[in-house]
Amino acid sequence: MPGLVLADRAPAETTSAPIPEPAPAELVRAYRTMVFARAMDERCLTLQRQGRIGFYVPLQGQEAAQVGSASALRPEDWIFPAYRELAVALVRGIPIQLLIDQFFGSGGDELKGRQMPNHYGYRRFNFVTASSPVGTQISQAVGTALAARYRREPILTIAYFGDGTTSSNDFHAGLNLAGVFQTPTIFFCQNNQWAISLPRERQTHSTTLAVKAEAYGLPGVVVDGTDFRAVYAAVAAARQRALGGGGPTLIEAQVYRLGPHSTSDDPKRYRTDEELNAWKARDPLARFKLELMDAKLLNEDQDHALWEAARQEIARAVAQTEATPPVPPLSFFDDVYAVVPPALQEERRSLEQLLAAGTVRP
Ligand SMILES: Cc1ncc(C[n+]2csc(CCOP(=O)(O)OP(=O)(O)O)c2C)c(N)n1
Ligand SMILES: [Mg+2]
Repeated sequence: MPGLVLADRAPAETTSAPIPEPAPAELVRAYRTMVFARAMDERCLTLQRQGRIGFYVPLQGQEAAQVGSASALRPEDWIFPAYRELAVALVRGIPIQLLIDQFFGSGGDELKGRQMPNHYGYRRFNFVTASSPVGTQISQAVGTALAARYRREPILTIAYFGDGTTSSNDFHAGLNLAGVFQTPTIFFCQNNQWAISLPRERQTHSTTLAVKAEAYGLPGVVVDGTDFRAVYAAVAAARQRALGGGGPTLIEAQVYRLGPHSTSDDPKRYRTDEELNAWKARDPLARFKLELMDAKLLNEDQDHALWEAARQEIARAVAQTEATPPVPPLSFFDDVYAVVPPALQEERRSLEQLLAAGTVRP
């Protein structure tokens, strides 16, 4: 089928230009984003425990992997997240007010309360709605990259997913398609060692997750996901390679999920304190802070000020969300039909009457 021949670019080539180290100001900005993500994570877990939000998926331990990878992208690249990518969203510039409005499903939620909490996405940020069925975002990212090649747009797509997701159908279908068509795609696997309560060792017999790339003819790279600089360099190299026509890359960032899978499970029931403490000693924030202090880019007072500023901004955003009226119930009927069918118009009128009578409250 001639229409499917896409090899108008040079065949696979390896990285050429060296990847420049991020400038000092970028390093400090990246650390600030990591602090923000951690502070927001802590706040959201508390909000859920207090019953003020329904559900949250934490990212603690994965900040360097997320900020390092997202910082190496350009705003026009399309992000296909899983459900744990808060720090990626922050790097992309999605305002925390918007995110908190989404978590609450308040009237400020641009998604009008129609997505599951924590499953946000914003077209204007090239940030696709979080995928709850694991892996579906992988083949979507490949399809979008294929479309970009047809249109000769100099962008790439990146799919974020976890170790467990490398066992999914979409992982295999997506990587295979990407290999065949050499799409400009980065497969960014955060191996946080657990798929809910299933440990990495029981997920797959592969020596690493990155090695799975070989079956599809792609390079697979293992990187220390607690090291901002290493992740940044790996993703920047993969980006350069993809845009040079060198095709996709699978990156396995080795990290640890320090918190629960979501607010719905208790990790104490399936993993040991020894394991947790060993990884806590490799906390990516602590590591990056020390690196910045060694380089004289940060001191204790500045660090303290960053945390204070983050906590205050988050508290302000939560207060604003809680002062906002909820999504108007009648908006349920909007945006689906160009011409609303009579039965639905009738339901709408009925709800309107119940609201006016106070029988139903928003
Ligand atoms: C297709 C599908 N199967 C099962 C689930 C239930 N589920 C939700 S998250 C998850 C674990 C995913 O683990 P991993 O890919 O390692 O990502 P992590 O949550 O650790 O970031 C599973 C099995 C799902 N959401 N979708
Ligand atoms: Mg996992």
